[in-house]
Amino acid sequence: MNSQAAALKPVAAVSERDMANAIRALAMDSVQKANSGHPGMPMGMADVATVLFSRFINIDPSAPNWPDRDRFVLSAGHGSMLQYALHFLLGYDDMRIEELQRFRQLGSRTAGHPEYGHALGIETTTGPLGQGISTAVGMALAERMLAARHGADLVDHFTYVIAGDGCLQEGISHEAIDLAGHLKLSRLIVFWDDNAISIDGPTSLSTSMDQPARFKAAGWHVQSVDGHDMEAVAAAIEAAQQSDRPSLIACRTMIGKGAPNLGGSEKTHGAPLGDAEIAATRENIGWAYAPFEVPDDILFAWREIAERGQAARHAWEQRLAASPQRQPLESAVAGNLPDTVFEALGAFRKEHVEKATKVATRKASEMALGAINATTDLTVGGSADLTHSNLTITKGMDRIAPDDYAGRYIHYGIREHGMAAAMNGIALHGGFVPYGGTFLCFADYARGAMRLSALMGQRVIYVMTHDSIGLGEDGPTHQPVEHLAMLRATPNLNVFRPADIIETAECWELALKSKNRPSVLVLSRQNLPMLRQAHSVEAHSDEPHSDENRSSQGAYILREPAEHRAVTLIATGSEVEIAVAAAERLETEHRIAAAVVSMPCWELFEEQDADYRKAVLGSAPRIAIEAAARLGWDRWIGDTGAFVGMAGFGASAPAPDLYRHFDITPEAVAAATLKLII
Ligand SMILES: Cc1ncc(C[n+]2csc(CCOP(=O)(O)OP(=O)(O)O)c2C)c(N)n1
Ligand SMILES: [Mg+2]
Repeated sequence: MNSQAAALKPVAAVSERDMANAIRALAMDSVQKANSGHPGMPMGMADVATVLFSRFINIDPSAPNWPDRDRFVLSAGHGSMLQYALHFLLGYDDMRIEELQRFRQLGSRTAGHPEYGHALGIETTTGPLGQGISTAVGMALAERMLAARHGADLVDHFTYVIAGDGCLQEGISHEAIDLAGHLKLSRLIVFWDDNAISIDGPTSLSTSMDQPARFKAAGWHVQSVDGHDMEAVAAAIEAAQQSDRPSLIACRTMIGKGAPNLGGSEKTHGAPLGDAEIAATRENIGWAYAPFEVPDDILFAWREIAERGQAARHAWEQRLAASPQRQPLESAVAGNLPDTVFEALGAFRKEHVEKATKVATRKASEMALGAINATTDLTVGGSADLTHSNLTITKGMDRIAPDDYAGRYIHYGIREHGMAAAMNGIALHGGFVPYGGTFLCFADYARGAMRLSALMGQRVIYVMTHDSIGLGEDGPTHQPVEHLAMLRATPNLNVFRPADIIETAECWELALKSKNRPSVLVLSRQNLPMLRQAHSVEAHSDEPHSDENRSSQGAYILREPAEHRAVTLIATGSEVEIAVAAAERLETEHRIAAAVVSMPCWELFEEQDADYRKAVLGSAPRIAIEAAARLGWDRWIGDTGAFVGMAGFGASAPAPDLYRHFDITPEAVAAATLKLII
């Protein structure tokens, strides 16, 4: 804990109102100093936050990652000064007053919006409205699931959320609220900052929604209180804790509460109050202290909260030490997968190289998952209502149901965005490795939360099947074209597009081992031959199987011609088969030596050293083949290369007809080669 705490002595009895005013003052002063930020929300919600922290929340700033802590999510992330003020007041080691004075400056812990990993105790990144509340649903679900496994004695905490009008207007909130209500996530308590103001002015400009009725309809326990009546807020939290359902506490508040002239106005939402109004606010709330000065007695009252949390943590540690669940719980929270998972995947690859198994990569993924899920129970699967298309469930996976959280398969419903956010929450909570499926095309719907998986560096695994025109008859609405480019453009995201069952198992292994990075597995609907044995260099040895995970380098030479390469064909996923066929045709019909490079993961290939990349790509002209948009491929094919792929949207027809129609065939690749090199 902050060393300042030890020196503090209680001077006088401090009211919670004074404690709340400390938040107000720190928020308005930090925003003023930065000349940027959002004072209105922290000032409006200061009373609610004070009651929550002073009377209820169990966190220990000296052990911010203690597994059974309550989770606090500031979904209305623009009000980040509320969180930073709380952290300073509670005494988080890394949140000294200097950090508040450097609000929103480069390298400070006090980024514009709360960023996971930038400061201790920030449970998730928020700012894109609606993400926080939806991520919190995943956290609350993970809490129930972990409790079902390890017992209420060790896992028993609440997830508290502060959400604004914006969070509840965003579509993702509908998905999250519905899912939480259905699953009866009783440890989830959401405070709605019901100030009826957003940026453009009163919310009546754009909504007539009866929010309490909406939550009730989704199965929530709902209360409405005056958000400045601290006793009423406390009573509501107590009632919410008792409920067997998730709770909404609608808190009627005034934005910018305390500011005598601007309070209640959208003008306080996202701009400094200005020196005159700040002086008037000090007068109005009776805050006689200089900017960034918090008197000792008020600081002491806040630090006492931290001591209560520390005591709760110590008690928990004693229970843990005496529990037979200690080792399993600690190992689950550490998130380390046992070696047996990777041994099983190695055996899986050996078996299927030998059998030359020909299946769709979505099927290969299901088969690999069979091996993975049988050797660890850390993985929890799910799908956005496409379980039997994504092939995400394996034998013996029981479903999660309301009041029954012992299973490990989540029917997320038709809620791609909510699923992605919930998976972020599950990963952030700890104890599980979440994966979830939908069609690749609907990555668009999940995108907001996928971006946060990447930004936060969470091990979330997206199983995205039906990855191209290869899905056939469902047509252009379902056929992704631009999605690979979009996903590859996302920093810190591994996009895997395996070509066969062997690469699929390799890519699963890499995704599971990427502890600080999400992965997308891009998988085919149509069957694909096993390519490794027939064309890899190892085919020339006695032992076709290799322990080496060749996908781990992102790209590798699948087929090297005996003669000096005249062309290098680079492909991913289902188009690797086409590249191989084209290479054979070029050799037999035209005596052109063609190498084939399989490139299941651009990101990992980029991470290889220059020599390896050069050896793989070669110096001959290159042709890339992918049934998707060209965007990005020029990086690999260079100025002298060519691209065989999609130039527009797909069409509705059987897949083989589409490949012919869009000219993604061995013949087309051979023709492109001749054009390029002759
Ligand atoms: C997805 C998304 N869209 C838009 C914004 C920009 N934005 C930030 S705050 C805000 C208004 C939020 O209103 P409310 O939640 O009522 O906050 P309050 O003004 O009450 O603090 C908007 C539109 C955003 N952060 N995220
Ligand atoms: Mg508002």
